[in-house]
Amino acid sequence: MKNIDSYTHVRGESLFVDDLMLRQDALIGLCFDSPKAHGKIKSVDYSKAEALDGVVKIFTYKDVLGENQIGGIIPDEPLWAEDEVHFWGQPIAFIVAKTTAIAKKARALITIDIEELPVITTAKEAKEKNSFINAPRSFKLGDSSKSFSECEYVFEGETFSNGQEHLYLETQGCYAVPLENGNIKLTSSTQGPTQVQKTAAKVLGIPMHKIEVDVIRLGGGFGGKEDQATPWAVMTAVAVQHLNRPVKYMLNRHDDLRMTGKRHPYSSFYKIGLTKDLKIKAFEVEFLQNSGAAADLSPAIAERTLFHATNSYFIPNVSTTVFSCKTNLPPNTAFRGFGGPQGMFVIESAIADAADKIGINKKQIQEVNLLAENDEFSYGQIATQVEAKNTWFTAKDTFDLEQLETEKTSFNKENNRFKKGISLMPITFGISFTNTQMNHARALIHIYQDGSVGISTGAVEMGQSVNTKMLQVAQTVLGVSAAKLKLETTNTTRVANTSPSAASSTADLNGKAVEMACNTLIERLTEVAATLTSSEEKNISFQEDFVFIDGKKSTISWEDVISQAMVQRVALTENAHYATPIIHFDKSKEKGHPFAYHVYGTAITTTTVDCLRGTYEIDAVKIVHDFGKSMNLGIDIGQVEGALAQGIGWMTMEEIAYNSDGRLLSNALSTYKVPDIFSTPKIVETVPVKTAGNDMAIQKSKAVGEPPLMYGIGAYFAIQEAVKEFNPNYKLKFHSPFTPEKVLMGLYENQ
Ligand code: LUZ
Ligand code: MOS
Repeated sequence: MKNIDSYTHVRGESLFVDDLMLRQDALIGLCFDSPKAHGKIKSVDYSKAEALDGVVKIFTYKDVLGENQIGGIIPDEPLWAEDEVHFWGQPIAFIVAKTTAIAKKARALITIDIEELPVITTAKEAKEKNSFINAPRSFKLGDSSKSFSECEYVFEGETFSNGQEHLYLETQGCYAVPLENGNIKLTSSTQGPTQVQKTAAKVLGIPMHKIEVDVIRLGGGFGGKEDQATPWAVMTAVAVQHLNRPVKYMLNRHDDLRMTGKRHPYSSFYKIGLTKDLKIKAFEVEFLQNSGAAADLSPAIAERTLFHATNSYFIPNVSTTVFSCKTNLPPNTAFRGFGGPQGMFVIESAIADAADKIGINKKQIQEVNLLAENDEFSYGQIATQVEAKNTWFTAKDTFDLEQLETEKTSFNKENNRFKKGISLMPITFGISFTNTQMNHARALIHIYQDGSVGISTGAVEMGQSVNTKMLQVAQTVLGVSAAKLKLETTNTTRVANTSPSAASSTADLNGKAVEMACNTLIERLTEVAATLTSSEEKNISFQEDFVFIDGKKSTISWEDVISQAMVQRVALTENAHYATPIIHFDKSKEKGHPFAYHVYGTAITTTTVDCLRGTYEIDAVKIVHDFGKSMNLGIDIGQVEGALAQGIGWMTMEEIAYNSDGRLLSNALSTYKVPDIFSTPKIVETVPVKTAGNDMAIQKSKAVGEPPLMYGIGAYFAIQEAVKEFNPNYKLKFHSPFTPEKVLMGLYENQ
């Protein structure tokens, strides 16, 4: 089945927030944000802006009737700044005007006097100044400090991975409409409709039931709309509360780039110890997360960094610590992988460092340390149904690594200007929200009396095709054709108290709920069909829009059964609740079983570096991936390819830059380069590993959203190998992204 949105997408008919027809009395909102990264607000003069014809009202924290607070995990973030600003781009006021042009003009007329305070932009500096979001977290297994003395090799080093802009095609935005009795409907581009509803209710000082949040679909989220779609929606809600008129706010690209947080940059310090036979015996890391000016999701992201600090390897003695460092950047936030990629870059760097210093190929260390059945992760979970070695060796065989390496060697011998490099990148990614209580979802299914079906879940469609998967689940259980099934918008009045669509878990959690609801409906309809066909319930099944008896198609159709169910007054609506079983985690011990299962895979990346210009091409990425038993390979391979391109972008070219004043320099697409069709790999091959699948995954089809992003880390090390081939004096550095500029420097350093 193709993505069910394909038809309307291709015809440009799919609706997004910005496509909604506005009510005749609708107004437009626009943020006035801080022009300094840190300081005391001495005064703001709104008088000229307010006097402008067409400006209706300018809102500030003084207009908040509830709490001026939007922090999710920690209440440390005001909706609008009060007397201090903590990052460049922090919202201070909200202009509501008749048109965007008037609002922009008004914004330019606002003057502000800020007494500047010292600005921190890096995690290292924050740590030196004891500027933290919360207390550090540590995971421990075995005894690392003692084990180093028993190692043949011990190496220490430092790594840095930069942030990443989400660059969803659809920018942040919301359209808020007043209903009767002070009720408000928000059509928001959010991954977390409940988060928007809850926060709006809190800021407005009204009960949650007065706020309805509706999500049609998103033009991309990537984590950037897990928490950070909320402020804009709440601002429009505040305006509606005061004005009783609809208000729309879509951020333009510049405002979105400047005001929203990104993937967290990390500075990390590692120590790795290996035995003579290259077993990693001990590993220690200190992670410094650049959290930005408020907590947002940083504590949860820091936690996931620890969960993935050993990637696909078994290491018996581990000690990892993460500090969430408070800086004067926009609060950094969820981004596909959620701290996992940052953790995995460090262990891969440590292995590359060790291999280089021992004088062997990186893959020799990787291969002998791969995770095996019943190995223990540093957080206490025991690895089962492990595919780490399976994907690794299948990749080596399927893609004939030996041949690839022979070709590389002879190419590098024959060429001076161009050099090739190869890397292997295994991944292991835990599936579930690490916060156990978030792992639940609901589905509400209506079978209408004509036999057509409406499906509501908490899942937000953001291009990942979750709605197509929901439809497939319903189709399988109900035995009806796709044309009878409709996916409704995600709406808090139909499915309440949802977790955000995140953590790669949306299809699993909501799909299980759909499956449960449909199963209950089928139980009821089986009774009805039994009376209609005078046969026993156990012989009845629903397939191809008909009742089947003993596996044979009867003359009784799905519609016949539904009509009869109406006559018998049988309920044709069902709501189901799914909560992931088994999982638990004890934060006081930092041990437990937080993940329903893990996703595995291995990528082989080959690259060619132009040693005159420092540019490079990714020749091919060949992947063996653990899909479980994919329920839709077209969609799943699409996720692998998209995530891979995004991961390569993060590792090689996307360079976020702030100046020392905390101002974003890479504030446009002319200064922030994302992968285009020319910079994606020439060849991407994705082969599913043969596996029994896992019952905790929906229809045994494993979560696929985030794990493949980390294949992109392979590109860093493939490029690094090529640089070293050209310049044996090159000293390995672990400072991503590996931009052509850095490659060029590396090619000619120490010569
Ligand atoms: N969001 C979240 C996530 O709130 N918790 C998680 O564990 C998570 N993991 C990945 C992506 N988003
Ligand atoms: Mo996410 S990083 O799963 O919103």
